[in-house]
Parts: sequence; structure tokens; C-alpha cells
Amino acid sequence: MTKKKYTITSALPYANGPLHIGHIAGAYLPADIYVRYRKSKKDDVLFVCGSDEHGAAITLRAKKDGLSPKDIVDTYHFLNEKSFADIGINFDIYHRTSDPLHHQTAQQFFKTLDQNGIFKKIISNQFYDNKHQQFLADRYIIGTCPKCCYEHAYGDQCEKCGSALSPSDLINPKSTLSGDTPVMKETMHWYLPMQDHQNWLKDWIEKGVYKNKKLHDPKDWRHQVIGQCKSWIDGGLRERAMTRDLNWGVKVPYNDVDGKVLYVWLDAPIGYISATKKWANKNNKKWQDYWQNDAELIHFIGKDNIVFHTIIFPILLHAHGNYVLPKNVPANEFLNLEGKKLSTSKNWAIWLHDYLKDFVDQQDVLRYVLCSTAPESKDTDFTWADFQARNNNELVAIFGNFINRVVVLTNKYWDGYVPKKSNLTQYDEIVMADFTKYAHRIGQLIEKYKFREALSEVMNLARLGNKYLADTEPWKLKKIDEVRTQTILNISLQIASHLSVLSEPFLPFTSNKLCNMLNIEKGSWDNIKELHHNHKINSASLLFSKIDDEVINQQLSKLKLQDL
Ligand code: B3M
Ligand code: ZN
Repeated sequence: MTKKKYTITSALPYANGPLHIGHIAGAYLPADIYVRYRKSKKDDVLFVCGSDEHGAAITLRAKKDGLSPKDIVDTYHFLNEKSFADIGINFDIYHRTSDPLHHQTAQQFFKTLDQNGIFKKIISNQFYDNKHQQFLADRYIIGTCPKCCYEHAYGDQCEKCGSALSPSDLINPKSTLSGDTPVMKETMHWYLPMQDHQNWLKDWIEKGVYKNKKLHDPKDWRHQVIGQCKSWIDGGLRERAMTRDLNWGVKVPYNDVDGKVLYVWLDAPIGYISATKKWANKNNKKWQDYWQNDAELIHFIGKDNIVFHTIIFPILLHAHGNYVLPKNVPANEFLNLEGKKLSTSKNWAIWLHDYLKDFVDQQDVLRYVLCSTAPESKDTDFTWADFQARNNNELVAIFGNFINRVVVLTNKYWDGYVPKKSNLTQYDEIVMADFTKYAHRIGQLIEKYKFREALSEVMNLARLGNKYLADTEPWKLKKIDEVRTQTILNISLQIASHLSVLSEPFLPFTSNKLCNMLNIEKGSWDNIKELHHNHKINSASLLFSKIDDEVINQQLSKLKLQDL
């Protein structure tokens, strides 16, 4: 029997700027935790991501900086790839949508859909800038919002009142390229009539049933994800253009079509497939194994990407044929920063590469805080005070303290040799029965995408260790009852060994350090190493250190400067 395959994707970030903590908390850290867990379970799992290098997000940024789109994507692709690696988010491949293999894959996908008769070609009037001889993407048109009268609303959305708009709704529209009033001009595009897919989509999302097969239990999908899907479907799906008049992107693959590219939300999700191909070519695998049959496809995203991953991309996969549909789309809500919405354009953010510079060798602190406060079911807030408190009161005081005591005592009393376990008391038996249950419990929570709860169980395991030491006080017993002391330390060392495996998805750097201290190779989820009598561990080194007020105040002042 071939092993079940898991294909895990994280949203492809636009290569138009650096990553901030909101991105990490939303779509990347949860995926990385899930993947590390699956790998520890020895599952066959592939983790793909890459840069989204097309669309108005890129061309607008290029224009703002006076650079070419190519300059922009080259800069941020490499910066972001490095930041991900530095924070321990371990993609199997970090691809890019400018890669020729991606262009080819997306064009072929489009052609197949077109041959299957999926699209409708529709001629419509769209805004055109005569001076620049160019059709205008929604974001390139600003004007007055018809709902709240804000004068700088974009063609797709008013940032003041939040209304979704289309460019023709704007009062007094202007082109951001020339500042002129754009004219209407006819243009033809390929449209996806989403309404034709309404029925099967409804069954698939709301009941988990597709082609008479039960594919998932809707109860396993997050409440807000199902909610958004329902409101889209119940509101009535419409046709949506799948091509654009632009010169930056994947070209529509026909000879007689000039100046048209695929809609970025058609091209980008196909990026998951082309990334898989690239990885498979390099690693001598078959990419199809990860997208067909019983492969399990899971998309990790932020809530602003839900409709694209639960409705539009599934329609495309279904219409193309020969692909699985996503098993789950565990979208997160948003993370705020000090009570305000994170915003790249307003520079209200903690940039990942800045954090990594300011907090050398403290990747796991950020991972810990972002997972503990992850916006899994509602928006949450990151504050520097909370960051400090969680580090000092939880990582240092609970996890670090337990490991430090165990390793120091073993070195002090027995030169680092694991002592023998004998004459177990009833309390020892209870503690042992208890700590061996954590692997299953934490694994179940991760499989249900409850990462916050799973991480708090990891901390409970460390708490259990601390309590055991506090209750038995081996440092007081050493002179009176050597044998008892040995047993207590032996059991505590086994708890430490469990922590080295069960903390790994969340705190991979810490887990490595812990394995070094315990002088063991990393165990796997279902096969946690027992530290045998007379195995020699290494000396203690600190896993975490206290963060002082001064450090936090510096970060707060930095934010104040950004907020001008
Ligand atoms: N680049 C949008 C975003 O970063 C987009 C995700 C693509 S996932 C296929 O919000
Ligand atoms: Zn408005």
C-alpha cells in the first residue's frame, strides 16, 4: 500500500513588501506546526509556498518606488524566503510565480479549462487611460465613495467605510496613472460563471459531500470559514473575469491575444501546483501523487483569502478534473498590533526581519507568543507587554526552569549519567501514566487545527514536571535516600525527553537545544526516546532568558516613531 500523501500550502505572499508578524500568525506558523507534527508522525507530507509575483499589488508598488515590477519581486522574494527560513518555517519548496514552469503550468491549466468549455467570453466596457493607453485595474482608479463620500476610495473598495465597490460605482473617477478622467472602452475577457457551480459547491462545503462521497465533516471546518462560504453562496454567485488587460503576469496563451494576462487569483493558486512540480522534478517524485486520488490538500490562509480557496480555486480544480478538493481550509482571523489593525501602507507592523535582527536566537519566543495568541476564532492583539510576560512567566519560569533543574541536578549528583529507576511509589506511577498521555492529546488537537490549545498542553507537560519536582524535592532527599532521588530524576528526565519531541512543532530551535542537552537524536511522535540508565547527558545551558523592561521599551519607542 502506498502511503497517504499530505499537501500543505500556505498562501503565497505578494512579493511587494516584507513580511510582518500578522502574516506569520495567520498563514505560516500554523502550517509549519502542522507540517512538523506530520513529519514527526513519519507521514508523507509536502509543504509548499512561494512568492506571488503578479497582479496590481506588484505593479503599484513598482510604480510607487519608481522601479520595474521585476526589481520589486526580486528584492522581496529573496528577503521573504530568508526571513521564513530564519524563523524556522521550513517549506519543502519556496517557489515563485515568475518561474517559467509556473507560467507554463498556469497557461496549460487555462487552456484545458477553456477547451472544457468552462469560460464565457464577454465583451464589456471598462475604464481606460488614454494617455497611458492602458486599461485600468480596479486599484488604479480612485474616486469618491458613493456610500460615505470619502474622496480617495479605490475601484474595488473604500478603505474608509469598508464597502466593496466596482470602479463604475465611483463618483468622479480618476486614473492614478495620469490623474485624468478615464474613458470607457470595450474589451473582451474570459469569465468564470460561478453560478453554474453553486449546487455541487453547496453540498461539498455544507455537507462535505462531493460526487456521492463524503470528503470531510463540515464540523471540522472553522466556523468563520463555513460562515463566509455560506454568505457568498446564499448571496448568489456570479461570473467573474479570469483575465485582465495588463502587461505584467501570465500571458493568455493564444497567438491572437495581446496585452491580456490571467487574473492573479487564477494564476496564484495554480502556483501551489507548479511549486509541487518543481519540487517533484528535483526530488524524483511524481507531482500528481500530491494532487490526486486520496491526497489530502490543506490550505492555510488568512481570512481575506477565504473565498478564493473555498470557492474559486475549488471550482477551477473541479472544472479541470483530475484534482482533489481541499480537505480543509483552516483560515485564521487577523492579528492586531497594540490595539490597531496591522497595516503595511501605514507602516504599523513589526517586520519579521527586524524582529530577527533585534532578538537574535529568540525565534521561538516569537513563535510561542504568536501561537499562544493565534487568531484562530477571532481577531487577537499582539502587545509587547504580553510578549514580555509570556516569555518571562511561561517560557523562562515554567519550561526553561523545569529543564534547567533536571539537567543541573543530574550533572551535579551523577556527573550527567542517567540514574536508575526503582521501587516506584504510587505517585511515580500516576505521574508516569499522566505524562505518557500527552503525545496523543497534543496530536489530536493539532489534527483539529487547535494549535493554541495544543501548545498550552505542551506547557502543561512542563508544569507537570515542575510540580513533580516541587512535590518530591529530590534536592532535599539526596543525602537521606539516594535511591529515591535517582528514581525521581530518572522520571523527570523522561518528561524532558517527551518535551523535546512534543514541543518541536512549536519551538523547533528549543527542541534542538534540548536534544543536545539530553545528548539524544530527536525522537519521533510515536517513538519518544527513553533515556536509559547510564546514558550520559550534557551540561545545562539556558533555553530561554528573561527579557527586561528596557528591551520592551525600545520596541515601543520604535513603534511610536512608525506611528507618525
Ligand atoms: N498573494 C494574497 C495575499 O497575500 C495572495 C495570496 C495568494 S494565495 C494563492 O493576501
Ligand atoms: Zn466609503
